[in-house]
Amino acid sequence: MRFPFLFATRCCKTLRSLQQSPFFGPSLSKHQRSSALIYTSAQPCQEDRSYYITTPIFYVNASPHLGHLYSAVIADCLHRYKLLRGFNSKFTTGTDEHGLKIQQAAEAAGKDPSAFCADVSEQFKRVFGSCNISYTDYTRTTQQRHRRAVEHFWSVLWDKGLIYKGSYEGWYSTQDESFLTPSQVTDALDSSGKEIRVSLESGHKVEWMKEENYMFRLSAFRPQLLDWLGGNPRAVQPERFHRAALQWLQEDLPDLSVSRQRSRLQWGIPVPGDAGQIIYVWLDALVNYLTAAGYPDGHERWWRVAHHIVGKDILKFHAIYWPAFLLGAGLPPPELIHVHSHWTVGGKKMSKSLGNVVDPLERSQMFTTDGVRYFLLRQGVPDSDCDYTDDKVMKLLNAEIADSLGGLLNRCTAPALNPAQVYPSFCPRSFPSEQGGRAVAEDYRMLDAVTSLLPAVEKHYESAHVYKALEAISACVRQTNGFVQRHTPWKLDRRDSRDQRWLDTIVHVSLECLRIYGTLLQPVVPEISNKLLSRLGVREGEKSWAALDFLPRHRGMDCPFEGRTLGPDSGVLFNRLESQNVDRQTPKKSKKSANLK
Ligand code: ME8
Repeated sequence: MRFPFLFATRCCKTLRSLQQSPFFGPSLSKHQRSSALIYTSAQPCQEDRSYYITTPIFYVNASPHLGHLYSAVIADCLHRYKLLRGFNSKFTTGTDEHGLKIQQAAEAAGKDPSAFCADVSEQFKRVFGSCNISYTDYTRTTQQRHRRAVEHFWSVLWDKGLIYKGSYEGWYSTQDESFLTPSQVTDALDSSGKEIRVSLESGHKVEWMKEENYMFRLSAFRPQLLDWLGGNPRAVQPERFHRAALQWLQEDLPDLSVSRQRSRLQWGIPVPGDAGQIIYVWLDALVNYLTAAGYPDGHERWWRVAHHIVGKDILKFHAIYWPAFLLGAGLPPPELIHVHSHWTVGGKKMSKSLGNVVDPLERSQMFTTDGVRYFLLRQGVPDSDCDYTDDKVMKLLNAEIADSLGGLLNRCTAPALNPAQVYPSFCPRSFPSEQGGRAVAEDYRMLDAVTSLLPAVEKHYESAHVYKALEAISACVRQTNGFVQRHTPWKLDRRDSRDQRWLDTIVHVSLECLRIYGTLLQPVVPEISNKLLSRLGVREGEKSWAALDFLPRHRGMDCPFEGRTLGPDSGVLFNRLESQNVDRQTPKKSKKSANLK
């Protein structure tokens, strides 16, 4: 079975008319035709500007940590970016509240599972709220609407004969809520020196289990999954994770147990028609993406454009099991899965069991919300793990936000250089479109760099390489600082009209650069950007992507900001962080500190 519908549903009228046009006929090479396709899908047509972004839903067995916030900040950034581009964007997150792991955690806390879940779910909401995570939906798997969606999804798979009653015998990791084949486990010693078996991938303890339960015909989906992944090289990004997913398809792909006996697991959604079995927590959890899209009714609009943000630890669930479930249920796989690597502390993945978690609320108090957001997105590289220290955060924020960006704004808006407190005029004779005025070759190179920054940042946001966008912006901010430094406008003689015009031009160009940086940075640091743009006198309707017209005066066009009074807030953009003010806390050690990996 092939999946032309995957393309058909995602393409718009423009593409259809392109295909019918004589220019899109056999005279085009295969390469040209596929470029046309890619181009069209990257430029959604007016009637279809929908975007759907999700984070994983987080287990409520422990409090939120910086790793969870990282996934949420990436999704929030992409959501805000799409809104700025005029998309109708839906952004969902939430909590994963069923399963053995949660059942045991509630027991250990001596709490009723629903009260326990409500409590920790609220903690996630608080963290996301205080870190400006602007989700539009929040799914808790204990919600009635979710239960309805899961039951419906199960019934569709059942009716199609894709679920059958069988028996499972093998390894199970409660920490990962995952079934493992013998080749995925290894011997290890626990903290008391006892021999145990652990998952090779996560290092978590596994146990042998043998149960009657329901099985999903995963093995039957190998060809379709190969087709989907093979035909969509960008479906899983970055590429190394796409390769990893393809590699799994070369290995053993046994049918998957999708329920547990009620005698072992009570905390979950019962199998429709068989109350003695509880639906496997991963099948339950994955359906949350459909729940938030409205499933079983009216989900198509969002489902066509679903993008998942996931950590590399849950790639297999998202790139193999989930697409197989979806294909089984007659739905297309997600359009894109953005995978990110992990934050480590002292070289180890941040996790409660290792006792090295970093508290996001504590850090946002120390470094501000935008400070933490900027650090995570500037330093977090999807391809590889990144080690967290408070020192790195402080140095980065001081260098790039306080000194470089804040310093530039301060220089160009301070009364010494800008006594009239306006967006001054640009003088084409001082900075002509061709050389000949007072601007030098490096200044023209700076303008070129800022002009090409726009498509570069757009490309990086589109591919969720936010760190590359920030790297590029930061390099341009440095160049603009260099421009101001080079011309030492504070040394110009205001009484000389030529000097005055050149001074105004230097400030005008610098403010134009700052306006571009402030606009491009909005998805990452909304508060800082807002402060910056307000100081420049930029109004609400002028902060969108459509307003990104850099230095129109240099092209002989009008600039709507020229002559405008600056905003009144002349405060510091971002206060430098001093080490004595940064209460450097070492992560607390938990009692459960057995490091099995
Ligand atoms: O796996 N660095 O939930 P979870 C970066 N409920 N990101 C990290 C991280 C770290 N150190 N630690 C966690 C589950 N994350 C399931 C998901 S989805 C249908 C069900 C992030 O609470 C990362 O996104 O263990 C990872 O995939 C996710 O949190 C796992 O969260």
